[in-house]
Amino acid sequence: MKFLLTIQLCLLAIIVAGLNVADVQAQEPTEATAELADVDGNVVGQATLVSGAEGLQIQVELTGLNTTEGEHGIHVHEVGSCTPDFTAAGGHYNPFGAEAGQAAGDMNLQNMDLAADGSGSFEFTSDALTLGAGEATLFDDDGSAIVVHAEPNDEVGGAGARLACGIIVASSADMVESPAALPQTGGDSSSSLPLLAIIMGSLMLLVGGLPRLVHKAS
Ligand SMILES: [Cu+2]
Repeated sequence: MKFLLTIQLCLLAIIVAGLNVADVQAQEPTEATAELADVDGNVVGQATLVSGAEGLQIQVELTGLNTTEGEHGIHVHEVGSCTPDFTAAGGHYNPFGAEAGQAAGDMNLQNMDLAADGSGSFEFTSDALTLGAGEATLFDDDGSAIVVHAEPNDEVGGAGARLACGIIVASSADMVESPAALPQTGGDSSSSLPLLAIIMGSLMLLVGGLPRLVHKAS
């Protein structure tokens, strides 16, 4: 009987350990990217979004966007779609219903400065946007996109035609538990594991033993 209990406990320990590994929760993304393409589908740049202490750091690098030299409006738009054309990205992302020109997606009306060859860099830290959960998440039901325009911003964030668009995607490395974090999870579960195993083992024993008791009694 003791031997049987040992086997049961061993099996249970394995099952419980397995359950704990499977129960690793998806983490909130802290990094995201967007590949920007022009209206012809040519890749013209990359955006990198990183959650930091001061907010969401948005960095955009463009190379070879076919447009005029100078300032161009750049925004976060409310839908993570650039097809069939860039109007699919919708208006400026405005999770708090702010006035035009004050929306989180307006990125405080900063322009991106492009050289004659269509290259340029843009950096902005937003305290209004987040990759994590919450009202201002870029990962709401329909996602979000970054759009570069033909003109500089006017006072309400109008900036002319949409020249480049990129859907914001969470960096995959953030979405899965990193191997380094696994031992910690394992360590947490190991403390509760023997207790769980004993409880479940006892339950099984009880259930297994009951018919015999019933049989004896009758
Ligand atoms: Cu825009």
